[in-house]
Amino acid sequence: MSIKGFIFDLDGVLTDTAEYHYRAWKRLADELGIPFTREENEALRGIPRRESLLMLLKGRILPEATLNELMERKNGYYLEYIREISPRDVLPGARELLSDIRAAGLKAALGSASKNAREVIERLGIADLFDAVADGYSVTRQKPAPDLFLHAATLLDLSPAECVVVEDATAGVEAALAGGFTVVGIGPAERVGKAHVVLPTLAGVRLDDLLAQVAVHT
Ligand code: B16
Ligand code: MG
Repeated sequence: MSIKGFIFDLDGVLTDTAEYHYRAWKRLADELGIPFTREENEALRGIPRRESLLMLLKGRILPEATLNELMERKNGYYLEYIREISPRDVLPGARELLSDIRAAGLKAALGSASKNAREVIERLGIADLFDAVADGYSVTRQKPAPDLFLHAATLLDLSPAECVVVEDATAGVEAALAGGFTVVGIGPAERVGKAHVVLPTLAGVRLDDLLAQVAVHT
């Protein structure tokens, strides 16, 4: 079956919001007197807000209302930091690939666990290059469950076999494989080695080359 669409993860694929998430979680952790390092933040890639908080709390049990307050506080810090995001923050190669997809008449969707995904793509100036957005509000079961990508494919009116998912997180690659998608992993093999095609970044990646590489697996 031929490829008719692409589904892109956001953080780590199209831009690097990990630094802003880190600063926001770090500020919260400092206020709570909990140690939190950049290395620990790496483990939160692609992980939804609530699970991220539970990981940061390292087994501390808190009432539900407090958990909600802490998530809101962290998100407030995050929203403050992402005001800095501009079109300069699109990762190398991403805008070109999205433009190639549009020019070729293929479809593109966003498949991000973030509830702030729409705001981020607006600030990056790439929102117009997407036909659909699946984000942190779209489904209940998060990655590594395939639900978010399946939802994105439905929005594009395509089957998983017709879509390529581009992901940088282990949980995201697993989610896409579970959904029956062809998967392009961005980053080191230790993290995304299970993907059909593994690339260090999207820099210099053109649509024709990418389609030729994924064709071997479809
Ligand atoms: P929010 P992605 C993920 O985005 C981030 O990688 C992860 O660190 C974050 O906790 C999650 O979104 C939820 O984000 O707090 O903004 O709803 O990689 O799926 O694009
Ligand atoms: Mg990601």
